[in-house]
Amino acid sequence: MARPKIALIGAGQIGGTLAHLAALKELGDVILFDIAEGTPQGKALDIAESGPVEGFDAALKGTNDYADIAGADVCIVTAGVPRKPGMSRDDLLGINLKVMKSVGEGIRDNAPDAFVICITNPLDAMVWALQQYSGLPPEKVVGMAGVLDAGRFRHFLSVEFDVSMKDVTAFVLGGHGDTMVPLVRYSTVAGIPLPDLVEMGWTTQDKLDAIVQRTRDGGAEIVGLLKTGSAFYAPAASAIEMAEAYLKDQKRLLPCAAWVDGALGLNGMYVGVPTVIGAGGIERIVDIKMTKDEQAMFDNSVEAVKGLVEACKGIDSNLG
Ligand code: A3D
Repeated sequence: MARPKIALIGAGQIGGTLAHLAALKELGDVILFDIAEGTPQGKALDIAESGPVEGFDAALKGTNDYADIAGADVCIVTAGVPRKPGMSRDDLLGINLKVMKSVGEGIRDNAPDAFVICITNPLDAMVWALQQYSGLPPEKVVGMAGVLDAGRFRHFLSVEFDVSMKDVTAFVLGGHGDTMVPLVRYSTVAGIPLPDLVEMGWTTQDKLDAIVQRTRDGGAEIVGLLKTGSAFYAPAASAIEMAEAYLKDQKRLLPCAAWVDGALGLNGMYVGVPTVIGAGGIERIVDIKMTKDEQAMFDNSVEAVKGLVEACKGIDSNLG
């Protein structure tokens, strides 16, 4: 059987890291696409030359031609611009919406059967626009944010508790922005919910609240340190986890920006929710119960996402 084909649309910081991880994990052959001439070709060749040292079997090719993504099984989209210090994700909307149009059409014309993972910000609005422009089925177009946000939460919690990150699970809902909802009640250390750990004296409510806020600000913290762009190692690792779940039909329960129509009281929109990813793409939206306070935070986040989608429609009247 031929190896799966993984097309990476955008060969910048995240795109290059995605290519490296996909090759190291032997998920398939990699096509790196970018409008910048030389960048995808150079990165593909550089990573391919690490193959004999690392011992992986994967072919890598850089390109500026959408025809090369033909028949891709997975497309991961990072094309666009990242934020700089002082910018919010939402400041990127106008420029990245135009990029989603060309990328969506490129995928529609060349890789209509792919599972598409969007990373470009502002995430929830861009994945919606990408689905609209590509016309692919909504269950095959998804945004990466929840795995990253939950990863940040898990990292901070494991440091606070001094336990392995492997034993920390976390749940983050809502839009990928300041209104995201880290759900403390559903986050655990080996099954013990965080509120119980506060009662057991493992941490204090104040410390837990600070960790929740640091998670919400996790992207800005990295932007502030890097100064020239945004996070790329953890975002790439998170999207690769989603791609692997699809390619290997793992049925992983992962938080993603998915199309929700009916569950969680929502009628047709993209927002961060718990999903099951397998060979069918998004195979299930997990319709969890929320307390009144959690629901209020989620509703607030949903409204923020709706505002961004309206802003997209204001820019391109063909959308929606
Ligand atoms: P960067 O290193 O600038 O790479 C972006 C690449 O896109 C560049 O190589 C550009 O040449 C290329 N590009 C621009 N326009 C087009 C186009 N029309 N077609 C194809 N390629 C194009 O950015 P990055 O890799 O650091 O970040 C990429 C995106 O991911 C940004 O929008 C970030 O804001 C976003 N991001 C999202 C998360 C989430 O958790 C959702 C996290 C981190 C970054």
